[in-house]
Amino acid sequence: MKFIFAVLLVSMSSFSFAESIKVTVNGMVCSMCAQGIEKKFKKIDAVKDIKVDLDNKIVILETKDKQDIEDAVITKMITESGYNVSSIKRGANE
Ligand SMILES: [Cu+2]
Repeated sequence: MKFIFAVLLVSMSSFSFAESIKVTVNGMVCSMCAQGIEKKFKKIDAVKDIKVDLDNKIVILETKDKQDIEDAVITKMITESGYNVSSIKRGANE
């Protein structure tokens, strides 16, 4: 019984490797901006999902298990698209 519990704990903890990255972006004003950014990031292998919150000017990137995107890469991609990154916040997915 103890053994089963330990196995459960280990398998559960492995889920938390996926990460949620909140990027605050200046300059996004309409859905075309959002679509452009979505397209660009979906090409990255480590990206599992992307959501753009236009009202709050936030791009939420979800990475695949055990994969990460460096801040520098995110900043470069946003800047290349013609926008500015004002902050990048990271947190594990629940
Ligand atoms: Cu736009």
